[in-house]
Amino acid sequence: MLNRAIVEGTALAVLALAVLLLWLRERQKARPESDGGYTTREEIEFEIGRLQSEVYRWLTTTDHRDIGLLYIAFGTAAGLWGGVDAMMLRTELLTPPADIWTPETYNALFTTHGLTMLIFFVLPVFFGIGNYVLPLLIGADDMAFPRVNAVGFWLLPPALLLVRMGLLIQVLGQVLNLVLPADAIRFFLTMREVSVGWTLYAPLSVQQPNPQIDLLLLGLHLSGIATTVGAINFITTIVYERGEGVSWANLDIFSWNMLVTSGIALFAFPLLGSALVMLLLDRNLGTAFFATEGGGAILWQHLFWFWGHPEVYILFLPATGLMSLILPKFVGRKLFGYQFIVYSTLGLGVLSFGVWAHHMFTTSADPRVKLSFMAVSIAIAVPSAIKVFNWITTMWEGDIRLTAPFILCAGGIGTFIVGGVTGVFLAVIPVDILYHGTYYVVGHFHLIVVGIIPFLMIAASYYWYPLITGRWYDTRLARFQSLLIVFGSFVTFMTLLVIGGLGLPRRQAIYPPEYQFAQQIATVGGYVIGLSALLWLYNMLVSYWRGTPVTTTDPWGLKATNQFTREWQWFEQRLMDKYDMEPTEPETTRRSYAPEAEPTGLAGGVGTVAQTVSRNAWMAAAGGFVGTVLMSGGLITAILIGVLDPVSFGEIAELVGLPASPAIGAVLFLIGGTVTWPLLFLAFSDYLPGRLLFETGLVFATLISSGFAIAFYTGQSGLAFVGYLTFVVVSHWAYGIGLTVTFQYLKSDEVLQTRTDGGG
Ligand code: HEM
Ligand SMILES: [Cu+2]
Repeated sequence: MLNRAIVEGTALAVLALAVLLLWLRERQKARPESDGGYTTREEIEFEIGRLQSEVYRWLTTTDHRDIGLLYIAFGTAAGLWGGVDAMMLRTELLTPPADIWTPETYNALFTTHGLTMLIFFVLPVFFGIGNYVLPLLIGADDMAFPRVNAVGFWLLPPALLLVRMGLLIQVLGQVLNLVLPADAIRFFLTMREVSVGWTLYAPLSVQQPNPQIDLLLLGLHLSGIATTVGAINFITTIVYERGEGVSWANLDIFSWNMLVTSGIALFAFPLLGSALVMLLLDRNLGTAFFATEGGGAILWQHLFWFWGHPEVYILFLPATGLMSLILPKFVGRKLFGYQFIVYSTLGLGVLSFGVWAHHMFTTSADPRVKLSFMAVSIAIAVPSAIKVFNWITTMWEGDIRLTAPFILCAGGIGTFIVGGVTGVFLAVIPVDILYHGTYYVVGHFHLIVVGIIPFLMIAASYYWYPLITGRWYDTRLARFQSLLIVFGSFVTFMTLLVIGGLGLPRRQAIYPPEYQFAQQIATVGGYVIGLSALLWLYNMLVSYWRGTPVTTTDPWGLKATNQFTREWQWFEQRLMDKYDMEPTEPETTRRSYAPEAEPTGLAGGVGTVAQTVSRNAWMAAAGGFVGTVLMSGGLITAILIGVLDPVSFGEIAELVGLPASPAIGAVLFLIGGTVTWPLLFLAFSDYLPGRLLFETGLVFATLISSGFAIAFYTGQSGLAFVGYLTFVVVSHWAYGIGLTVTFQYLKSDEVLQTRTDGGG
């Protein structure tokens, strides 16, 4: 049995030492400095004075970019620490018995792993990214309260220390024990990392004697203050510090997400704080909030999850914001459905407070109450799905550039779909009762917390690397690393879904031998993730010294697709001021969308859409009519030769509640053909593949023909079925041709106009 504290302490020390050595070595043999100058050997020589001033600068800085980097560095370090926990968890699970670490150690590992990752990794990194780029994105000079910003950050290191002091004190105790008698250092020997689970459920968390629990509660409380302070700063900055020309309607999507995230934090964290204080009082001063005579253990669960579920969205929304920001840059298209993404984000922010009891389906709460939580939990899938559809539509017909950020975005969409859909199942009470305590849950949420969150953090680190350092990262290594982490995540967490589906309970160091093979697959996948994290770290550090310097003001070629956003404009300005660089101009610029399709205000979009619709309505009707007439030719032939049954028109009429007469059905069909489909086509034609209206029409017709084929199917089989399908598709093509050729004719000059000019 290995000694966990020493192993983990050593692993961390080796990691830190490796980073330090790498940094020093690369610094020694540095080529040009990242700002273009050269470091001479004299300058590199150890200079105590310079070191002092550097330390002083980083400790006292209030600049949003510096603080952003501090947050990112802190969050990354915490993430690596939590990652070491994860690797140790997976190592234990290589074998069925608890023979590598003790079960007690295993319990401590999943507790500290969860807490460190959720509280000290994700949020700080996102606050860091927010600090660095958000003011640039909205054209602000700095955050609204720069000094509060610094305070917010500096509360975090002591908070992390308090939460994870158990390990450090234990290591220290074991070292001291070599020279001192155990009696003299009892304190050091009684402290242990907390092992009650990251949800700190009462009564265990009240009754466990380990004094480290009290320190942990204080640390969490401190981190809550830090988060609240940061959230207030983000909200104030976004509301009051927006630059000229940045309105709510054209606020970038990442800032929207940070705004909503901060709003959630503002309501959620104070509640966590109160609950933590109550737990501290119960533990130390004999109050009875969570004792059976008092509120009971269920009270803790209510309070905890009222924070805990919104926290999930605090973690996840910034990642979706980054996705919506970064993805379009690598597919050369503007984000599809900006407004819907904003609304879905706001919707998630509100709904996230109404679902907490879905974590409590296996408790004794009233089933009718649980039912309402089930309904809201399922409903929350809708805004999430809207985001996914919008991302996919954004990629549609894009000019995809297979860079590392794109691979991570695409991979993130994939893991999010699986993670999200498995979550919908968990929202259903009977399913949750089956899967609640199993690896299914672990698989589900890791597909999100590992899938989309770190993926997008890494994507952001690559995307903004040139902006932050003035250099390029190693793009080949980055592509390899991205593929590796996507692959590792799928292998690990899909396996967990499967073994959870088979019923293996989670949070157990010991498991039945028949699961060993699957557990080993998951562990190897976990190691692959760990390896790719190290490759990422290496790339980030080494490229700072050795990466190719950026020689253009538009490193990603964003101008060519009209996506040269504010932070890059700032970057361009800086290069021009500093090095007299000329702004890079693209050879060609991709045409952008018709400006009228873009929102003009938070609610104004509806008006614009109505305007567009009415302007296009007559054209749609004409095109639809021509198309429907052409189509009817095909359908009538199909009826005459007996492969399409006219009765099926009657069923359509029945479907909308009218008598089942084929004639009524045919009229409905005509209305649909002349009104509904042409309007839909107009609305979506920009997003359908094919550059010409004509091709687009064929694609559209083919898509809707599948719906028709299902709706009008009357049991044909064999040759009749083939004939049925052929006629359906061919008559839809006739429809598509009629529709689009008419459009082409009616707006031949208008088309050119709206499609070539157009806003940014
Ligand atoms: C390298 C990637 C990771 C691996 C291999 C990993 C592995 C694990 C394992 C084996 C468990 C214990 C499950 C059990 O005992 O049933 C666990 C739990 C957990 N993980 Fe991870 N994890 C990883 C990354 C993350 C990240 C990035 C987060 C959060 C942002 C996270 C959050 C959690 C949470 C909240 C728990 C639940 C702890 C509990 O059961 O009390 N993990 N993870
Ligand atoms: Cu939840």
